[in-house]
Amino acid sequence: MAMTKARHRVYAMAFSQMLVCLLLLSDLVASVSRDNFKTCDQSSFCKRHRRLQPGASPYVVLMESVKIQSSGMEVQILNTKNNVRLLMQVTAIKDNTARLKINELNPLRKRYEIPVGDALVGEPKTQDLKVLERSDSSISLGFEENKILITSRPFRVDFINKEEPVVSINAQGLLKFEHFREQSPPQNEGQEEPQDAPPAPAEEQADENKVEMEIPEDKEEVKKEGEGKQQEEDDNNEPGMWEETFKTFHDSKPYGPSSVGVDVSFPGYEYVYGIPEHAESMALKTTKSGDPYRLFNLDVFEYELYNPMALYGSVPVMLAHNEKRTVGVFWHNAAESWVDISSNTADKNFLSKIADIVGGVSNEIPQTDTHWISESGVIDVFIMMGPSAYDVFYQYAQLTGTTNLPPMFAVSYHQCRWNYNDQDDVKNVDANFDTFDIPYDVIWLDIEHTDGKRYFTWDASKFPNSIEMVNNVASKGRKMVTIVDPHLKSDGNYRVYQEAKDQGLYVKNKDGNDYDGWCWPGTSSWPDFSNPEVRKWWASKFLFDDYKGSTADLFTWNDMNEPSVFNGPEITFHKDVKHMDGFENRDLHNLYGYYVQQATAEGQLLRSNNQERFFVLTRAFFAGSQRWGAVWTGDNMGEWSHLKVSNPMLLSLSLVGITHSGADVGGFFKNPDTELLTRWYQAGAFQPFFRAHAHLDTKRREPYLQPEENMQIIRDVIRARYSYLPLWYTLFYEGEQRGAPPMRPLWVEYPTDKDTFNMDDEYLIGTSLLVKPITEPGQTGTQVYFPGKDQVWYDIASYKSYQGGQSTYIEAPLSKIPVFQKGGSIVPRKMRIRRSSALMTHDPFTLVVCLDKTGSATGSLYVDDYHSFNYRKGEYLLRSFLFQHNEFHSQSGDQFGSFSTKEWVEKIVIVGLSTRPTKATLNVKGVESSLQLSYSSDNSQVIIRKPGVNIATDFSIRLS
Ligand code: NBV
Repeated sequence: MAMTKARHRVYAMAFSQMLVCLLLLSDLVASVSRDNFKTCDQSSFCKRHRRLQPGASPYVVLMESVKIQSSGMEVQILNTKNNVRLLMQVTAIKDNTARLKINELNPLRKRYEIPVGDALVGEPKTQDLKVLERSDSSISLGFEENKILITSRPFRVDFINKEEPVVSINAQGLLKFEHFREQSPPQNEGQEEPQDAPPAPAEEQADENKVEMEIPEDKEEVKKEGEGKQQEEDDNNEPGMWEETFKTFHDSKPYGPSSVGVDVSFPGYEYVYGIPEHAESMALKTTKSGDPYRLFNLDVFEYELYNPMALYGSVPVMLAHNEKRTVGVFWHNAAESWVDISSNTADKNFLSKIADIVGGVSNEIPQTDTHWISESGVIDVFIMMGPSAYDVFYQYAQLTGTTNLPPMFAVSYHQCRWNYNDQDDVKNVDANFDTFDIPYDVIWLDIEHTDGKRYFTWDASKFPNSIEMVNNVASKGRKMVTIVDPHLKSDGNYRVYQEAKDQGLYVKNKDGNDYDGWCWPGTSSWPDFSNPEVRKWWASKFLFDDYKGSTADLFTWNDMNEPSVFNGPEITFHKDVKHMDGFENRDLHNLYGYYVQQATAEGQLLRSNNQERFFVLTRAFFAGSQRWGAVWTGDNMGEWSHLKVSNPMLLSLSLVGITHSGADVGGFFKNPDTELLTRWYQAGAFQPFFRAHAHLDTKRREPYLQPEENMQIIRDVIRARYSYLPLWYTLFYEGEQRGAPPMRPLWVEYPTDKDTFNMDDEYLIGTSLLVKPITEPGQTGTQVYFPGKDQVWYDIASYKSYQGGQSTYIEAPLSKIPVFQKGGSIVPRKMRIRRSSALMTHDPFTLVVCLDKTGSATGSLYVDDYHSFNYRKGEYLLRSFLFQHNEFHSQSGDQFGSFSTKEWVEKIVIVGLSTRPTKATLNVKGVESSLQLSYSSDNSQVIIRKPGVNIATDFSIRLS
């Protein structure tokens, strides 16, 4: 209810909007409840699929129709209950990935498929698929070390890697593919003809759809099953198939039912992860006693924790992991989807027939069964066969791309609030950070900075000279961000709105008129971002001539892009809203936010002529959104439970490619007490995207406003973030290359350690830092699990060492977040902390070498100009560090890059040496010199001061 008050206050600000606001408020008062969002039972397609029971599938493969082509295999599948034929394509994708696609053979109208280049970065590169064996009842295909076994009756597909079945599709027989159809006469009676129903199909086409099969004589049994027309008639008459009502909202469903669903089983796997966004643990739970996990981008107000309800974004990717391997599945479908999960045991009889079954025959084999259901589109599943988690990250990156290397400021600390009120406010906040010696890189402006929520404009009384304001911030190397939401105020005097109207760029309602709904500015319309031409237009709005008052130091935040429509069903678009080419929002809902962020990023590229890296934060997202910027977890609360859930939520995002992600530090709603705020800063400083944000109605809580003790602690941890920027930046670079997330669950790095499979309250940054944030009130210590039996871990504050393979109680008074560096790693840091990351550009590095039990360590460092795309032309350095046999080496880790920089090596800290050295000899190209060496008995650190070598130079240091 606090929220309602807050909104009230916002509205009170603009008298002219009063009426709209009152209406809105009455809507919003109702919107805090769960009842505003559908359960599976209230979603007719979900219900239809969910009531299917495992058993023999009515679908059979028509083996006579197999076609092998260089790009893969094609075969028809028959639904023996209604005679409708489907077409299945199986392809082998480069790098241990398979693709299985099922569409109608002859659909009445084209079914929606996500355009290549959108979620998928391009057409996946296929490779040869060989026929290994073929009979009347099955066909097996091979590529790399994989076998794909397609069984005809009942239809199922098994994916086998090195003789081990890893994924099975339709093993439970839950395939259900609702073909487009004519509405049957009884249903028509008394019902109005939908105004925009598709043209009646040609007679032949309809016939062809339910084709009389040419089945050879000996397949008579199949033919009989194929006569089961009755089932289809029953299906046609189900309520919710041709129209559906939720609360007061009517969905006209002009094309009738079109959902698809199938089961995906993971034999041998107990743990599955991914399918964000849910406020949920990292290891997904079985959904037997509740709803399936829902994937439908929604603005869920004051979201609840630990439940499967949909949130702002959707990535239909699931990873399964056991001690032997990791596999992944990508369900390439942008419609509303639901995923059921259940834990079972595998069917050993079947598995032993097709391969060497997992775990030996005597034991039960665990199996996770999942059931994927989407409202429309096609079945298009990628199976990423691993075998390691890193392989799956790479395989998925080949499909949907990686997080673009963010500019350094984006990885630094961001200061946001709804709202910084005016230019003076911005100036004061900026100055206070300096006064209190707290670094920050970006200050953000929320919706109140605009002229009446007209994006791309400024409230002239509060921001009369935005350029001067941005320049002032930029003079310290800092940046600004303004919010740009996708709803455009219906106002003929608002140029952006009118342009889009004149050019016909808005999404249309079912009757073909510009869709309008309520959002912050009152009545608004939404550009159809699924249309590349619309994205082009939107991108042009970021040109400096167009977006008056903007500069190259101003970046963007896309909010409300699920999209959020205050008076829409479930606070979003009506499903029958029309996008380009006559497709409905039903088909591509989960992609809308993706496209908004893409168009915005393209705008920033356009204004810099593709020279500068973009930065866009989005709330709604889909698979592939990582290519367009960062994501945050929306409107969390200033409560301990929300701090705690931020870790699993960010881990889940990280596992499925959304690697530059964060949660509002401090919590968006409510006023966190100082302890919570302090702990939240500590956690945020070690999460990938680090931004403090707060609701309009909350008390000011900038770090410098905190009581002295808390302020000091917060300052220290923000400064710690800046000291580790070289590590984060290197990880983001590596992530861009191969897809691995900077924030990683422990099991990714310790795949055979079962104790870690469920662990989501601690995690790794890269491979070298272990983080266990404190997320409970009043805690002054915590059990930390140190992974790796032969591993040793060093506390980053004291360098005290801890043995791996066990849990140890670690003191964690308010001033401390438990963070440990792995023995065997070399971490690059910068210890001269300045006001912003840009002011640290030329500063020297400190290399922290923590030795493993053999006295060795390795590490790397990536360096470039930290802001432009010149690195893609080879202007970068990748340094590789090694400590072994008492010698430290810095070498080029990549012969292609070259970059000249002033950055140099100031200090090398070595922890864990067994004997105390007395001499350090530097060797640069054969020229030797002695270096200053000091020793601290405090956990035996050796400090080599001022090697003074430029970071681009190869050198070594011998200790003796
Ligand atoms: O633009 C206002 C807020 C924003 O501060 C927040 O971060 C978004 O998640 N926005 C939502 C709209 C209003 C939320 C109550």
